[in-house]
Amino acid sequence: MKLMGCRNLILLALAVSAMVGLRDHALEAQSGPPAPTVSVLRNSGLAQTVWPGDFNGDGITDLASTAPRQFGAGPSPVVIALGRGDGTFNAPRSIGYTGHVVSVADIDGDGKADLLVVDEPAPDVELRFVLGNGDGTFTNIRRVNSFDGVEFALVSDLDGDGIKDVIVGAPDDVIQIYPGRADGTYADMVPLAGGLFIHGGIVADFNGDGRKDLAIANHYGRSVTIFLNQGAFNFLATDVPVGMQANDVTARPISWWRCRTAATTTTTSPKAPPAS
Ligand SMILES: [Ca+2]
Ligand SMILES: [Ca+2]
Ligand SMILES: [Ca+2]
Repeated sequence: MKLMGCRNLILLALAVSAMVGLRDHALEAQSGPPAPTVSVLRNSGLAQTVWPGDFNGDGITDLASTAPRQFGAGPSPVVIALGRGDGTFNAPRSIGYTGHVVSVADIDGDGKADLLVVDEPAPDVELRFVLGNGDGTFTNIRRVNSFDGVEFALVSDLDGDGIKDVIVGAPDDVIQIYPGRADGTYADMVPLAGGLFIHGGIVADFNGDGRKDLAIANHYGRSVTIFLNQGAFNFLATDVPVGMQANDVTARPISWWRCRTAATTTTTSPKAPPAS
């Protein structure tokens, strides 16, 4: 399907090019779009990573995050700030579960956004889906597993069976894949060896075969590992050095006429030691 889509896109692009001509393209490139206007709105009621999503089904983007932690208090609640549609949001309110959000996905396929939350019952943390009701409220949880910690978590259907799977970056530099089952449980974990200090990851199709691959940033490994999906949760790993500490990774199409997708990573140079 993907290759057929690319072919159609190429034919359409050739037809459009023939109609408008290259000269028009050159003029368009010279003028360029106007610079965007950016305004900054601060919301002190949201702590840690803020995840956008439409949690009450009104077509307006809402925000999911965690309330700021109070000194001496237990884990903070997950909060939702409903969007008003004018760039502002209602006051964040607790959804009745604690932890911090690491992903937004419709895990049960009911068309309502769910939250993937890391909770902190000692001594381990638990990764759970908190299922959305589609009206901004949440009830029921679906447990994935417990961990020493969670560096990142991704949700995607890696084997193409129509059921979303969960990919977890664990602190021991192992990428743990949990194949989803139709009954909402998970099959035995599939481990993938990451590089030194895995720090972020993304799912994308890097070789255009229609299968979803993984790219993982290795902070101290100074590399990005590409796991090409061979099907049935088998992956072919290639380590790509980036020369600096890799903090995170994202993916963008860079050559639409070949339907190619590239992984890009954010890096930092380690600080030089102080002069003696
Ligand atoms: Ca909304
Ligand atoms: Ca759902
Ligand atoms: Ca699946």
